[in-house]
Amino acid sequence: MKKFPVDFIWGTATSSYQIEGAAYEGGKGPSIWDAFSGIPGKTHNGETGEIACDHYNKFKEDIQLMKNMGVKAYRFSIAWTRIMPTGKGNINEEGIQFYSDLIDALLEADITPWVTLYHWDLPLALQLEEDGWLGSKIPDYFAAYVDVCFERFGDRVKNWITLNEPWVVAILGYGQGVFAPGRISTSEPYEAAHQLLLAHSKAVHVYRDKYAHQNGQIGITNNCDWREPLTDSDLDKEAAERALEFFLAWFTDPVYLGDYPQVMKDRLGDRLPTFSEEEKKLIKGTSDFFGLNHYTTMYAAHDDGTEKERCVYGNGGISEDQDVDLSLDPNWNLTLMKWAVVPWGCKKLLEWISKRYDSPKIYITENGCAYTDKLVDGEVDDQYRLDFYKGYLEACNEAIENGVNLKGYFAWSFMDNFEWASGYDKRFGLHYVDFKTLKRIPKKSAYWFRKVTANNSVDF
Ligand code: PNW
Repeated sequence: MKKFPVDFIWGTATSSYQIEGAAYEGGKGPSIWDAFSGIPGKTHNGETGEIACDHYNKFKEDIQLMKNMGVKAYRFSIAWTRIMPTGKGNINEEGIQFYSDLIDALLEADITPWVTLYHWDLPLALQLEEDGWLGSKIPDYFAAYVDVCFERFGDRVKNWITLNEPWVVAILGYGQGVFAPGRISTSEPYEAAHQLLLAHSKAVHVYRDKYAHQNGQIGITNNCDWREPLTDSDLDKEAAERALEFFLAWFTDPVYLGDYPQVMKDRLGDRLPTFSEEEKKLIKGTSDFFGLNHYTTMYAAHDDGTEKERCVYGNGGISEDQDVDLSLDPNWNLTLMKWAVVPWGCKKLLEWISKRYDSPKIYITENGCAYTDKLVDGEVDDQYRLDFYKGYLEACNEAIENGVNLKGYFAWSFMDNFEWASGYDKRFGLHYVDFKTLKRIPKKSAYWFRKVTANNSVDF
């Protein structure tokens, strides 16, 4: 029997801009995603999160659906622009009230809130006035914003995540320009990442210095794919290791070990900002748990420099800096995002993290898959998603048996939502959303998930 530990946390996840809608209501200020998605050509069919799932008005119904699914925890994010419409200064009490009501309703339903403080929807004012994450004052503004969140919600919220996937912000937002704020550069990603790390560490220190009495835990969530060496050669093994360090250790080495990986320093030279000794001390140890979002796997080989087409989206960084050639096994099944379904990659990644960072407590804060789900006779038969979850959860279970300290798992996502630049046809949800009527329908995978949480096992 593949049983999970008794205290294992089963949850589901979402983010503010992807589900809330009410983008211009409740005193909310505009974010960079409101602006970016409003520019023709930036998102699939010009879609935006203006209405999204209208969770802002339907949150009580959504909590009932979560309860039906038996989840113990719900990870959502707070929109900075609902708390502070211009990112600094004035507090919007209507925004505070919305999250306060949401938190109360979750607790009432016996669901533990896990709150992400930043899931990419930076206040537009901070982009315009401070140059977004390139601005040197942003970490302080972030610290002031999270202080308000701890003060107002910390009596009830005990699990905090500072940033969601700084890699995506840096690489897709400042490198490839496919996400807000849409910048294209080979140096800005490293600068933005540096500011993100400083913001994270300041936020954690605010929590530890001022709110220790709230007795909560705080950490950061990073995303990483697995990189499997294409061959047994030393060069390919080194390439796979290098790819993982440029993807994940870029953010997690400073937090766990106090500085960037040596291979990044060697290869990037002046383009990699440096931490002062004081900053290194400030950053080291700023995560009570290791938050991991994991979706897929690719093969990595040493790039010998011959001209070839480079894989761009999801390549793990700026490939010229890494000399890593990525590829897929033609036998792997692909999801609608063209991400390969490779459960053993998840297990290997968990073991890699455990080894490098001395067995930290890990939570998978996102894992899931997108398909073109169809509603037939009022039902969604997403057996492919059920198979995906079963495979990845079996891999998690094996990792735990091998000593990985995995404490919880959040399925991405609770319901279909605005999948950023890909818009609404990439459906990641356990619940189907009809974006015309905004009706929610549990998919087959949601009913299956209910059995998983009830039995603490995936053996069916
Ligand atoms: C994550 N990549 O995004 C986000 O946290 C979610 O908001 C999002 O809906 C989900 O995964 C599915 O995409 C990612 O290119 C976006 O490697 C891109 C990548 C990884 C994660």
